[in-house]
Amino acid sequence: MVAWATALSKTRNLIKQVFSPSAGDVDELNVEDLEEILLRSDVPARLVMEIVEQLESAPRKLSRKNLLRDLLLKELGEPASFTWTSAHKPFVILLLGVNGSGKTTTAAKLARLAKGQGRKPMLCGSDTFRAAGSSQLKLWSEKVGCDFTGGEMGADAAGVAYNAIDAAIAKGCDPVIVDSAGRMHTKTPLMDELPKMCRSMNKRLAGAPHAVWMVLDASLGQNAIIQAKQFNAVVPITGIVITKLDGSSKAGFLFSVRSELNVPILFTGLGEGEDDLVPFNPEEFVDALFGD
Ligand SMILES: Nc1nc2c(ncn2[C@@H]2O[C@H](COP(=O)(O)OP(=O)(O)OP(=O)(O)O)[C@@H](O)[C@H]2O)c(=O)[nH]1
Ligand SMILES: [Mg+2]
Repeated sequence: MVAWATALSKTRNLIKQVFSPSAGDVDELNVEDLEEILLRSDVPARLVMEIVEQLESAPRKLSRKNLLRDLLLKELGEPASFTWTSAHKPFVILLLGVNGSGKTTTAAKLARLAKGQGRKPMLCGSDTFRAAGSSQLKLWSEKVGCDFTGGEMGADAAGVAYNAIDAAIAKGCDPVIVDSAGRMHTKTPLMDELPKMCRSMNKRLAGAPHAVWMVLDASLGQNAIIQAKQFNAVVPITGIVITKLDGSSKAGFLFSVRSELNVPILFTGLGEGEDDLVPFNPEEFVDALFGD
């Protein structure tokens, strides 16, 4: 598994440049440089302004690095931990997002996590848009060693999701992790398929999907927030998974999630392997930005 520190090395190396080894003295911190780096990392402009103001007005004896750390942590809010619940049998999670954001890989990683917790996950390949959409997840299910329900290309995605819940109930699987086709947030007919999928799942199991998680590619920076808002208007999102944090130099947009979307960041992808999904930890995230 890739550690946070390695994963965030791109942004960290930038931030390091502005803090001298004896970080803490205002004279040794070039606030203008810091401002530029934070903005370049897609930290929201409003927060950058607030940070600059606070750093410039704080008493000299205070460590600038600690102050910055505190301000960033405050912006992320309380960590939202996710635990697999037995309140629903099965617990159904719908994953959605734009093309290539990492949905299929995340579905597999989540199944792996659930299995590690002694559960019997069912992966559902509802991506019937592409020829390889469903079969890609089937391969993952074999690797993870879990049940799978899929559909042929062109099949009704809502029907596939319905069948997966049906099969999960019959086989005693829990959770059901539903992968969906990638879609651009601006394409209306494709977006309309999402509420249809939800209605279909709810028909088979009242209350399903119990969780709707948007998968956001960290390398997109602030654009990911725009996408999430549009998806949220179509199907209310209950959680966020950030993928590809390992390669991103725009991780600063994570500081926009709470204020702009008011949805918790639950997991982050720190690599391509099946074990590279970890619960989002605000402290580890912020420390990885400043670590030595
Ligand atoms: N480095 C890195 N790569 C990732 C991560 N998550 C996914 N990927 C890679 O991103 C690429 C796309 O991943 P998929 O899971 O196929 O994305 P998708 O959202 O299902 O794509 P579509 O179904 O085409 O919309 C693959 O090459 C993955 O290996 C991550 O956390 N880190
Ligand atoms: Mg996919």
